Amino acid sequence: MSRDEMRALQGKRLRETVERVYANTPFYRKKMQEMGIMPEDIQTVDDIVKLPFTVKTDLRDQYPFGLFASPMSEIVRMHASSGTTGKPVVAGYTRKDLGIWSEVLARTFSAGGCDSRDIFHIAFGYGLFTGGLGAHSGAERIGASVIPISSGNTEKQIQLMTDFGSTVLCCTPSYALYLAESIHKKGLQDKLKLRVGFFGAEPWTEEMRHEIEEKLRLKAFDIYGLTEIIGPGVSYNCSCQNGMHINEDHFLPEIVDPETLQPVAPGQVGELVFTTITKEGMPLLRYRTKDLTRLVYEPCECGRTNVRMEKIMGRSDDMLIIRGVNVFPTQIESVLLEFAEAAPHYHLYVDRVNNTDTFEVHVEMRPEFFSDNMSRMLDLKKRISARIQSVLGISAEVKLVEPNSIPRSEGKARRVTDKRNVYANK
Ligand code: DLL
Repeated sequence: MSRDEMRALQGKRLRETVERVYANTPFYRKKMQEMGIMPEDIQTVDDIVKLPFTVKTDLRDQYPFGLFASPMSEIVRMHASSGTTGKPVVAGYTRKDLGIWSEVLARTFSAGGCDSRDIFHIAFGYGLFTGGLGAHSGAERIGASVIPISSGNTEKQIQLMTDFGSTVLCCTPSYALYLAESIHKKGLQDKLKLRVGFFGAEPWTEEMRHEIEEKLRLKAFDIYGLTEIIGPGVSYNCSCQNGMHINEDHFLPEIVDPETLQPVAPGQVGELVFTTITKEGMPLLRYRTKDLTRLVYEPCECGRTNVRMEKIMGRSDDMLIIRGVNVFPTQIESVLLEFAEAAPHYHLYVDRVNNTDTFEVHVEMRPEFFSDNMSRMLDLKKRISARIQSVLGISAEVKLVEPNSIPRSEGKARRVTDKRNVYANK
């Protein structure tokens, strides 16, 4: 589809969505009335800037069903994401929405070269989290054989993966690493038939991708999404693994400056915002994801014409400001994985002592490099600190910790402890 055809389709679907929420969602009708906007003011994609933004607290304030645009009799599924504080964010799906969801995931899996001959091992959590059931529906849609194992019980995961000959693994990148490590400990690498992995639900770096690809001997694809918009399947890597194609016939992206909320210049990094343009159950206008990335409109070598988003740098929520410097955990991850001695397991500790921020980076050592040779360890610490200083412009206290000492994750990894928040909340 050409860009003009896509824009025309998006414009039509945007108009339908605005009419739908104006008629069915009192929250949006009120917001639009306050702004003096009527549905007929929205004619083309460019008119999107006239519409109100939606933020997570709107969903919490409207808890549980205030943003639904379909009667409950038409809602066939609900999911929720808990977040760390407050009420969960709830999403409702009609039958048509579930069809769209499985379709966008079918595209995702086909783009990764999968089809009905594949055996999908789905180790995303099943339940209110969208990862498990979402991936499940896409895998069934392409006719693959699905193992709905969910997350946890790593021993059993490995047993089934080897016994059933799974060819595709779906889970968080941090769990993929944990699985890889356990497989290597058991010496079962040669028993695996995995060839492809779809990983997402948390930020991860290219360096982490290489690590996972090498350890699990598969091609690793990034998949992105969020409960509020649909779940996984909002965007996906193609075989070029260079940015994620957005399913923009369903989810209309914008990038805005998180401070001014104005669109950024083309190609600039900012906050990703989505408007759902085909959803019935819970359509959202200009939802601020808090995820930071940029959009790439240049054609992709794969031939797909839909816009790409770059790997997520991090969430604006997760950005640490340490001694005035902005730090994303993914930047530290990139630096650490440059060192052959460092395992891809780390934890960041931030605190405040005598009014100065302290920043400790705990890096787990790979077993083959861990030693009691103090001078060698000291030298490594120095090299890592110097690299952090030169890449991020901030000094960090690096601590090398023993192999296997940093807790592993079966879902989304928690890699930061910021004790300053404790004082701030008091
Ligand atoms: O994590 C949906 C999902 C499931 C996506 C499985 C991919 C695979 P939530 O729990 O609502 O939904 O969390 C959404 O997770 O706003 C991002 O901050 C982060 N996230 C999701 N995918 C990626 C990714 C699911 N590929 C939030 N890279 C989003 C970086 C991601 N961050």
